[in-house]
Amino acid sequence: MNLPHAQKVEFYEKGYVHIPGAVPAVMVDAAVKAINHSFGNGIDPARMINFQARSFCPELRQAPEITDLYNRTPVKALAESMIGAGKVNPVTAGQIAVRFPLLDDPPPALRPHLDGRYSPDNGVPQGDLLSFTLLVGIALSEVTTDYAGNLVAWPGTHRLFEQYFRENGTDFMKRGDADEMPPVEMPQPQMMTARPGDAFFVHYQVAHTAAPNVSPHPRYAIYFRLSHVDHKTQLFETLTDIWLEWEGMREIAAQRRVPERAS
Ligand SMILES: O=C(O)CCC(=O)C(=O)O
Repeated sequence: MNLPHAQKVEFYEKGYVHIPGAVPAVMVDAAVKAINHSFGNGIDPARMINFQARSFCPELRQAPEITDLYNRTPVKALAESMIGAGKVNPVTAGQIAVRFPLLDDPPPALRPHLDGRYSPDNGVPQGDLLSFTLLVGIALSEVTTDYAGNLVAWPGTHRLFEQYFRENGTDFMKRGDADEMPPVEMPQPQMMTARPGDAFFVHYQVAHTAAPNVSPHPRYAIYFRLSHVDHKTQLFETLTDIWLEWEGMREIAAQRRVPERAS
């Protein structure tokens, strides 16, 4: 199963794409039930910051109710149609990303980040870069309004940052804090709405975040971080050549880069 050409073009331009209805409702329900059962056993308040930065319900991260959302749905084939068949490391765990309602009014500002960079609570050692190729999100909740825990992305930042790293080197990614962005003029962020079972593909190098949730309901989603089989040996090359690990995107990238060079 291939991601349609038009959606690949959108992914090239914006760095992310929304794929409605990628996961059957019965599988969404099984994941939500497992998470709610876990919450029923209690959530340690002392570990909330850690759960928010890494994953809630750590005991479920490798459970079939979670990993099947990728491994046993069309999402896997769609991702491989972009990165290449057999070119994605096995997906063995997901992040259980729950955004609980905040009482803040107005909601706090959006703070973009790139994954895999040091922050005090995310477990990434200072000076390391734990990057990957593709962030896959699976919505488990309805998100119909802004500031409801939406996935938020800054369109085109994968290409803006690629240009920045080509001109300035990639050391930026090993220092500083995950919330500090390369110094480029940032576009307007886009807050995405979602229905349970929708998938989102986000290029690793797109600035993104979860919108603060001031809706009445917790927002449930699962994130998978996919790595190309050669990723460990080309961590820094991928920052300056953002389609290096994307066999199924290279033709589109080549076609669309020509007019950019000519102009
Ligand atoms: O919870 C979300 O929707 C966003 C999560 C996020 O920013 C991330 O996993 O890097």
